[in-house]
Amino acid sequence: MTPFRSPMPLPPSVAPVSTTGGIDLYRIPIRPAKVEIFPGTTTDVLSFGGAFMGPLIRAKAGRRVGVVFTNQLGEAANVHLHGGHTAANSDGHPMDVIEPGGSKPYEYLNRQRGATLWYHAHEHHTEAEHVYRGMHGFYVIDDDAECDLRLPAGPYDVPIMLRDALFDDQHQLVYDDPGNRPTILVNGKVQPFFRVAARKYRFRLLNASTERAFDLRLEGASMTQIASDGGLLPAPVPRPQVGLWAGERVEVVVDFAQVPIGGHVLLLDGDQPLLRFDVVRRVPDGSRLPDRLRPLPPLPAPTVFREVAFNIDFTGDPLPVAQVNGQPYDPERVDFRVRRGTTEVWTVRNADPVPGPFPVPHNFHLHMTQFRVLSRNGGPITLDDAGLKDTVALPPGHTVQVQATFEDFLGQYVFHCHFLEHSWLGMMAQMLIVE
Ligand SMILES: [Cu+2]
Repeated sequence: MTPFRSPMPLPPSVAPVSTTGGIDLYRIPIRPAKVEIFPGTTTDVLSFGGAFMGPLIRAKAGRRVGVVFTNQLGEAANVHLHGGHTAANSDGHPMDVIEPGGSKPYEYLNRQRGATLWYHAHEHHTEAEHVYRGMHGFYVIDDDAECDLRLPAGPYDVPIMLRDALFDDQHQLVYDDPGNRPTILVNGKVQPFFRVAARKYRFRLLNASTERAFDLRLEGASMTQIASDGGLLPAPVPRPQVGLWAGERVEVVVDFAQVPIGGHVLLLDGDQPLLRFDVVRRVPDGSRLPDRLRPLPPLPAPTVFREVAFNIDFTGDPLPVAQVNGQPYDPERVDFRVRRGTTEVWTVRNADPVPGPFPVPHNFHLHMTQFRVLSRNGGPITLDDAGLKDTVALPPGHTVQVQATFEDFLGQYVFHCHFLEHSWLGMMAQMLIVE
């Protein structure tokens, strides 16, 4: 394919069907669809609402959102709002599924800071294939404190979903070896272009791959990070390079003001160009990139300490068994009992042996609350670990310490490796939050 021939689409928008009673209500079918990924042909996908990227839901901090998802797939499905501080019955627990033909209302309270979240399939054993086939969409929480900063907004605030894929000769998605997905899709297109004005933009980057990690950089302009998974950083951070692992989000401001009209800026993964920004016009720029953004919440003193180890037992038959603390996921088992309101430190370890035979990268995703990464391998954290996080990288041999406070909700939540082929093989466990 000739690069930079297709425009990068934006996620489809969706209007609430009702805004009364203090809640914005949406209805989104989960259904098979045919979408145009390659010009002039269609690809079969599983979709939220009929497009390859689900509709962009824009919520406001403190105001409730309800989404009624109707399952028109012919097999069980469900939805998890990744990064959401959500009551257990709306969290999309892997065993809490919507049967074919059924529907389920999910309630999102948005009692959290402005952040870039995403929603995706999470029913146990099919989550990886369903996400791969298109069950992924953006969910952005805006908040007033953030609006006052006058960061780039409106058409200059752009969500960008990155993910990998393997296509056959008929341009159909092949669900097979996660290590063999050579095509990168940017908002559902291969190497698209995006026309920009010579001014500042806010880009909300999401890695919606089931396993792949991106090593992102720009050629022709520079990136300044302003937010991670859970919202704004205390201050902007120049980032020549950003590691973005499966499930993570990073927000950057890019200023195209120094690029001549007609000039280009490339977004690359390593040396592979993913997206070309074409600077096409001058416009006044009333936005700002302030020196200070928003302080992180204070870290209370932790009172409970736990260990979490991820590994894969390759002697499993017929499939390897992926484990947390030596056991594959069992929905009947409560792994951790957490008292509501407690602040805990979890030491999370990639326990696959290094060196080999099979050193495997993992990452750690916690439902229900954002956490802070305190240390990596006993030392300081990296720039990729900074801020409020819900997903953190665990390369072979790595250990991170994370701290979280479990407020507001009771009930059962999972934590797992967000390499979704690992979670479906059992690299998932659950906590029960009790009074
Ligand atoms: Cu893993």
